[in-house]
Amino acid sequence: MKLLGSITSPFVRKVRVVLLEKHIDFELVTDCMTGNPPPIEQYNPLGKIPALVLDDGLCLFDSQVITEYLDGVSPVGHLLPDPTRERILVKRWEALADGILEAGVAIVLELRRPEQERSPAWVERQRGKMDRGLAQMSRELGQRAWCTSDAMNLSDIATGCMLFWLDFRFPDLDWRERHPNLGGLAKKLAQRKSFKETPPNP
Ligand SMILES: N[C@@H](CCC(=O)N[C@@H](CS)C(=O)NCC(=O)O)C(=O)O
Repeated sequence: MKLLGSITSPFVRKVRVVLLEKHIDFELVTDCMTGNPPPIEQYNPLGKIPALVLDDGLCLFDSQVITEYLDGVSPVGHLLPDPTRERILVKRWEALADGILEAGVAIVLELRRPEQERSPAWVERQRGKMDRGLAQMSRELGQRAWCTSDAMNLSDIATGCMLFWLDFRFPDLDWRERHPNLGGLAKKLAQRKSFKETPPNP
C-alpha cells in the first residue's frame, strides 16, 4: 500500500505510527501536494493528506478512517478495543486530538496571511479550542498511565502526534507546565521506535 503524505503533517504521522506499531509494510509518497492540480486530488477530492492507496486501487481518507482500517486488517498490536463503549472512548479521544490539531493548523494558516488580512478574533477562537481540548485531556488522563486503557492504544498515539506537533509549530506553548501528566505521557511515547522513526523535523 502507498501512503500519500508529508513528513510534517501530524495526521500523516499518526497513520505512520500505526503502520509501524502494527508492522505493516508501506511506501510513503511525499511529492503529492504541489502542482496545479496537485496529484493528491486524483486520490482525495478534498486535496488533503493522508490518503492511503490500497493494493486494489481503493483510496482511503481521512486519517480516522485509515487508522480504523489498518487496525482491522492486521491482528498485530490491536489499537482499538472491540467492545463498543471502549472503542468509542478511544475514537472520541482521537477526535479530540485531531480537533486540537485542526485548530492549530487553522492558526498556522491564518498567521501566514498578510498581517492586515489576519483576524485576531479568529486566532483567539481557535486558541480557545486548543486550550480547552488540552485541559479536558489532562483532566481525563488524571494519574493514569495511558489515555483510555491499561495499555497503549490509538488514543495515546493520536495524543502523542498532537502534542509533538504542538512542540514543532507552537514551541512557546507551555502545555507541559500546564499539564504535567500529558508531559509524562509524551515522554513514554517518545521512547517508542514508531515515534522515534517519524519526527516532523528529521
Ligand atoms: N481530517 C483530516 C485532516 C487532514 C489535513 O487537514 N491535512 C492537512 C495537512 S496537515 C492538509 O492536507 N491540508 C491541505 C488542505 O487542506 O488543502 C484527516 O484526519 O485526515
